[in-house]
Amino acid sequence: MEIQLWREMLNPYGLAVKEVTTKFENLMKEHRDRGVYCPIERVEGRVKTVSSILNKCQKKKIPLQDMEKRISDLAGVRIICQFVEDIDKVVEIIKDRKDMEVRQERDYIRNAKESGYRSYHMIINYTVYTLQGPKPLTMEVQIRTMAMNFWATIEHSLQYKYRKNIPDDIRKRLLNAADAVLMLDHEMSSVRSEIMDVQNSFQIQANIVADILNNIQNLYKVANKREIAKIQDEFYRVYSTNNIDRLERFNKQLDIIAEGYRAQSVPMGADAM
Ligand code: 0O2
Repeated sequence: MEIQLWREMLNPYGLAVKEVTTKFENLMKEHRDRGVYCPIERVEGRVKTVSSILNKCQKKKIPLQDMEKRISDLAGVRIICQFVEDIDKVVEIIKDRKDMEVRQERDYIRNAKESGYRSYHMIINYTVYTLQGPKPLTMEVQIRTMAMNFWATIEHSLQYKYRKNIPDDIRKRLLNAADAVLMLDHEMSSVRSEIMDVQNSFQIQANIVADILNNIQNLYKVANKREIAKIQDEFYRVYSTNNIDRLERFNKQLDIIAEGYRAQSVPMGADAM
């Protein structure tokens, strides 16, 4: 196949990776904005490289003209979670979506591969829109914890280095490391609720502080300097108490002050309109 044709063929897959990655990133942002825990820690995406496609076609005896039909991970998105429990939540989120149709699921978490590999795989149908119109395609979504991802990344590099023939002693070490990853995920799960509480309150505090700064910035336009200076001093004082409730109360007071200025600036007779 000509290089130009490869590019054309892979373009919609690149678009799919961008779109799906953006959708999950937006989901993360929505969670952050609301100050609620997000089961997704990070999203990555890639289009399979031409050499990796050629390798797979060779290995599985797939004629090049059939690759789009028979290789389901030309487009791939990887979702990294903090905790094993988050993986099931992400699976549910994907199943509930109307823009992604689940075609196949492989649970390499409950049924780890012989290599020690653990991850949850979903093949989804997804449609992108190009100049040529709608293009339905398949993509692979891999969902795993940060610890599973660490292991898989190292093992993948070793597979590449040894051209898939990893020496026995290294293979054994990798299996030991896979056991350690399993234990690490298990241990982390046991402190999950405490970690989540801390992260949530940290996010809530960050959102309130951002709101307060926004309010103070707006007051700069209408209030006098002495009042602004007093408000700022009060903000630093409340912030140093490290108390979210007090920060929230202070923010509400700022809302009332801002509302007062807004009322003053309404032109006479405006309420008659
Ligand atoms: P790359 O370089 O990541 O693209 P199938 O035809 O569906 O039965 P396939 O496509 O191998 O066979 O499906 P499977 O087993 O679900 O694996 C798909 C992808 O999962 C692989 O893509 C890897 O990314 C990852 N994976 C599967 N097994 C392992 C493993 O033992 N170690 C690591 N590190 N990753 C694994 P590719 O095409 O192999 O490679």
